Amino acid sequence: MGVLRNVIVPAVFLAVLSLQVTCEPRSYDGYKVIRIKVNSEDDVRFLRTLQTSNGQLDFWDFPSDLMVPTDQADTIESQLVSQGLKFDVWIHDVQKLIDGQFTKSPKDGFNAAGARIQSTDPHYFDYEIYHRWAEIDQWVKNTAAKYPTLAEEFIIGRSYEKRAMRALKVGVDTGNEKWGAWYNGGIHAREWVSPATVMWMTNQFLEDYKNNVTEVVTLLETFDLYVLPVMNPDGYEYTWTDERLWRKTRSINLGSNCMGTDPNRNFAYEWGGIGASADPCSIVFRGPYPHSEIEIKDVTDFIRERGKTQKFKLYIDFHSYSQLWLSSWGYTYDLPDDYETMYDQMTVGCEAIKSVHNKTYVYGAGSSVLYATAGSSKDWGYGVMGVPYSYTVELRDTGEYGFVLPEDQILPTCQEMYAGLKAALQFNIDNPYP
Ligand code: 0X9
Ligand code: ZN
Repeated sequence: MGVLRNVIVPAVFLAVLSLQVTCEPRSYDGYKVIRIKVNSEDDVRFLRTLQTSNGQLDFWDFPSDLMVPTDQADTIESQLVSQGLKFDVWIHDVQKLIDGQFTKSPKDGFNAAGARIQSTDPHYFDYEIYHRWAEIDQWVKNTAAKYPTLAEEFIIGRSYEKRAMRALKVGVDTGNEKWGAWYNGGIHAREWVSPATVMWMTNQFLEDYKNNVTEVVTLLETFDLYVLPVMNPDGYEYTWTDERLWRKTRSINLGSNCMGTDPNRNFAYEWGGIGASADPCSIVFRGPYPHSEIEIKDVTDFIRERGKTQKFKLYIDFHSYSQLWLSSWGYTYDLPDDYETMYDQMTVGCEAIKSVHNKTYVYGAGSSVLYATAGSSKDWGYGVMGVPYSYTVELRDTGEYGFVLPEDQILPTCQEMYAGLKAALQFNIDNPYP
């Protein structure tokens, strides 16, 4: 028996281990996204309660777009009907969308387990496809190496799972004092078009400068751009390996089986208020305390430190989806003191976006245009750092594909947003106050 146990136990152990290693990503087979017609404050309150009572409920866009798991469809839909809420099925099968997202990736770009094959050529980067975190990290290094006089790489810190938070400083050394502008992508893991857009735009600034595009020469002589493509690297990588629709960080929550914090509820400005949850299982979990997430702590420490010697004029946190350009406040329905100027800048930005592919981006204060969110990045930027123009931008689309935007929409998304970003920076030059 002893001999047998010596054989069986390791064999079982190895079998379990190999099961874990070859584990398939979560399937969203038959999952729907429904669009709810919300008519009153009462409806919103009802949906908020529904969300709080079922921590796992995944509102892709609160309160209208809700992902409904196959086995919960009957329960959820009857709850909505009993409140008198009407809804349409917007996406019929989320898994089908996921299977169809790689419209531009080479067909042979995946190994037998379905994982992406890493590109090994340091000089080549395909901006029109989605990339694994390691490829993006390599892109930061390669870009700094390719433009040594314009771009510098640096590490802001390490994520919870110890991935490097590698960023770029892009600008021309004029010998004069320069303004700072920060933009990042990928704070929410599943919003893949956001890191893609951040990389494309940054490369375009560098190329346009090299080609002497006057507008960009002025911008890079006035601003130092600080660029972090993926603010939540652990979550981002997890969306490739395990759950395509993961949103939060990957930190362990003491006393709970649910992992992760919503990094965009974890900032230390009005932390924990409206639109944030105290339930670790919720997708909008605020975290155990402000800046509990190492990624948020390190980035805010960096900006605060750099802000002592350089005035930051612009801060943009790129998300998807909904095509929105949102200013503070998020935590209250009151408008900030600088709202009029912010509004003018958002107008200029959204007009520039529209001029490229005729896409409409709606703009205004986050709490009224979208929903209230306490502890979000832009409120920290404006409220704590005093960056006069601090925004959340939600990239494409308006819900047809939602977070699972096909690769053939990466390029147009980047092109229009680049026009918007340049216009916003130029606005700062034209309106130096505050
Ligand atoms: O909820 C968020 O953090 C952002 N939306 S997302 O779908 N990308 O998760 C929006 C934050 C915008 N701010 C306000 N609504 N105030
Ligand atoms: Zn987001």
